Amino acid sequence: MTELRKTNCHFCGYLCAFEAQVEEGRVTGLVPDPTRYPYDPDILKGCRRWKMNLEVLDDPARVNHPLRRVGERGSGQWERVSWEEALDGITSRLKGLINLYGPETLASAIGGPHASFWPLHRFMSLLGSPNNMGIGQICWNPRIWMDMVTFGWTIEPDIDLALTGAVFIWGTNPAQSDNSAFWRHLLKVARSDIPLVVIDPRSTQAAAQADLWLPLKPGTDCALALGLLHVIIAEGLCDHDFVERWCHGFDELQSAVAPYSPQAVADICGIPARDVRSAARIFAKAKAAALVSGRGIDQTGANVAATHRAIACLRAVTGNLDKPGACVITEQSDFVPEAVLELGSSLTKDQRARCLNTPHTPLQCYEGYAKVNALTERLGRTMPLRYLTSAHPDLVLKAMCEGKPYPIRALVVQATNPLLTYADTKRVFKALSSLDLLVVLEYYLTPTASLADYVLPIAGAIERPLFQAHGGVANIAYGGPAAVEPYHERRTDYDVFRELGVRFGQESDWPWPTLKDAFAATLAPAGMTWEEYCCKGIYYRPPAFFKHEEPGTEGRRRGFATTTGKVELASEILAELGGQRVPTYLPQGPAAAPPQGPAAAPPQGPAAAPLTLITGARKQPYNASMFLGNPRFRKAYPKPLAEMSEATAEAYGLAPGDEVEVSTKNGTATFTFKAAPMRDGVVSIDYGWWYPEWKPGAPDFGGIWASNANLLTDCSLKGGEAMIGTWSYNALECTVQRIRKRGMDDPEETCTAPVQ
Ligand SMILES: Nc1nc2c(c(=O)[nH]1)N[C@H]1C(S)=C(S)[C@@H](COP(=O)(O)OP(=O)(O)OC[C@H]3O[C@@H](n4cnc5c(=O)[nH]c(N)nc54)[C@H](O)[C@@H]3O)O[C@H]1N2
Ligand SMILES: Nc1nc2c(c(=O)[nH]1)N[C@H]1C(S)=C(S)[C@@H](COP(=O)(O)OP(=O)(O)OC[C@H]3O[C@@H](n4cnc5c(=O)[nH]c(N)nc54)[C@H](O)[C@@H]3O)O[C@H]1N2
Ligand code: SF4
Ligand SMILES: [Mo]
Repeated sequence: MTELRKTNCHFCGYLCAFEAQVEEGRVTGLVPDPTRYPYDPDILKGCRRWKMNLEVLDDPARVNHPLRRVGERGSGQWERVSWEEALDGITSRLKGLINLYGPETLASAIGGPHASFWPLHRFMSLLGSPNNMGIGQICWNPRIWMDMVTFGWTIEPDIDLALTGAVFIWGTNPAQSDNSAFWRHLLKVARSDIPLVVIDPRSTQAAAQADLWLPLKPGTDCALALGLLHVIIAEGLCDHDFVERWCHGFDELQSAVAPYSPQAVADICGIPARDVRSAARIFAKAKAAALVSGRGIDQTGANVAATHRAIACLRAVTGNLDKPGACVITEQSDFVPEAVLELGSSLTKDQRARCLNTPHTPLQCYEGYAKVNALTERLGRTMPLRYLTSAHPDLVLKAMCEGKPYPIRALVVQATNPLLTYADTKRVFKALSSLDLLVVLEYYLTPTASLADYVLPIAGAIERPLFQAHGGVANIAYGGPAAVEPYHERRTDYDVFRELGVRFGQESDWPWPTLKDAFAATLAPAGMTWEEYCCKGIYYRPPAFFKHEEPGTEGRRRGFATTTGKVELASEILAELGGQRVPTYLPQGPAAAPPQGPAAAPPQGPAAAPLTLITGARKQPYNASMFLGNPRFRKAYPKPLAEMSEATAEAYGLAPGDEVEVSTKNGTATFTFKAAPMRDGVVSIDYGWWYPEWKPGAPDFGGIWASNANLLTDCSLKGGEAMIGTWSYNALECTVQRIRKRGMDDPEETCTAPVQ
């Protein structure tokens, strides 16, 4: 008999609602569920991934049983063991290491928002290790931190066709990264008379729709943001009432932006001065201006904090804060917030101080967190803890390889593939290879998993419930139930950390036997049952606007959760932590002199004029290092690409389909060249590429030494951002050399990748 059961896809952040047809515990079909959030037929129509749900559930390449290494590390020789053997084995080896070196000898590694990470963090907190390594510093954290210090909490854009008067899309490409309601909404903006401004060195799909496209030199965004402020202040376009009543440090900001005249900014960013003026006027004169930023800013090293701060100031001086049509300051969740679930409070002061970020990144550490959180709590909001205090990979890798300042001898990896996605693959490889214990929780035998001592098989979409809580900074959660029990011997990530926790004497802190029970308990304070949530697919209470004007304590208005109670154009807390009060631009990256057009002689070899490298522009249907094993996807998009403008390619003597080596001071990787509309002198390479069809273990490790963008990057603290520790995946100096001309037999698809 076939039963219909509610469930969700989770191959992207939308978590589309489905009904699974289930026969004897196996899913035989899947249909969209219009009765539940999220359901959007247009999104489903445009999605190339959703059919993967059934394929992945039963994929022969999935890891289905716990595996223990038997040969040399990375040799690809495994034995199948029971869960008991795996968990007992991990526990006893970990106990041995903790006895020798203390609990901080275990680090954890996480990746993008694929799973709930709080169970891992809870286990680590209770164990006494502060060392959670992730992608925080380069994905999201910089914006969250800078909004926190400037406004006292984070914001979400509010693009409303009736209320919004201008939209800025800055270093983000939602057409590829956000498959998406948001992109569709943006297309509506583009068709309306609302001005759309796009700031991106590549002519993305959004740029193609824009009224004004600013193809600036990578890494110069901070100067542009300061230039916009310069024009707005010089031309008297501020919202004077908001500045007067609600902003702190206007005079200091005014002095700081004085040098950034449109001409000065034009020289730094390589765009016309008149465009700087136009963009500033469009933003300031709009009845409400919305701005969305992304990776183009988040992953650009030394300037990242200053750029976000300057953007925050831009919103504030134009009064575009907590205002309909501009953006809204989000609210603390009614359900149990992430910070509480993580149990970070159980780390002692000493354990916090030993985190491998202290004292190197004064904001992104427990002390920085405590200072800023003390402010946000004044207005009843607790910041998520573990990803805002994550350890710095430069320090964690050093502790693995050199044992300094103390040895990290064990690593647990959840939902990430660091050999492809963390900076400096060679170094990550060396560090992971040197460990005494590497445990990887995975769906597949990835290159990272192939180095492990234990690979634990994890239940994925359809096999586990979902409660997506937006990083713990908003009052929204969505998802739904599992349709079936996990196939084979797979378990949820939660089960693994609970089982380990129990073995380490944490039983009383894991009162929920299953992930579903944990989610139900999380939701309870919001007054919604798990069953009700599963029927609706969502818990959501929209935040109000203009909250600072509401009555606060002692007869005053509520204001902002900062030191001064105002929006801090000059940041008291950053100054207290040794950072900049007002944003300042630090020149970075190569001089980026573009080649002089088609007539120039093709530069030869590594001595060629340097180009500016950007990495990881998102491309459908892939997601970081995932889905490369899907035959349909690989047929449509068979090779990793390096893209350049036609003029740059011509100057370098390149033709579409040629194989090129891209080199930085860190290493070399190989790509197929494709011409694309973008700024001259810039090279954009795909990231996350490996070859699941190759042997996952030694010597090729699934191809990590071939076309892996992170052979070219590094995460050293030196040269990174000073307060958070952000390193650079963009604005790197590189050279490009052809190693093979496109052959007659090379498939046509090689040079016809999907549109950007
Ligand atoms: N298909 C797909 N979707 C994804 C992902 C994926 O891997 N694949 N990953 C998910 C994740 S983890 C994230 S964090 C989001 C990221 O989502 P987005 O931030 O939208 O990422 P991208 O689409 O790469 O857009 C970043 C843009 O920044 C531009 N850029 C590069 N350097 C600079 C610079 O110096 N200045 C400016 N102004 N722009 C620059 C690039 O050309 C690119 O167009 O996407 C998510 N969605
Ligand atoms: N050069 C360069 N490097 C980058 C970026 C860039 O733009 N350029 N972007 C950075 C950004 S923003 C991000 S977020 C990271 C992304 O980095 P990662 O998150 O490491 O990338 P993914 O390839 O998505 O890896 C996810 C892995 O987890 C597994 N997985 C998926 N879901 C689950 C789950 O629920 N549980 C478990 N246990 N496993 C699961 C998948 O099989 C996959 O192998 O990459 C970063 N690295
Ligand atoms: S991958 Fe497609 S089906 Fe799955 S959640 Fe995203 S949009 Fe929906
Ligand atoms: Mo990310």
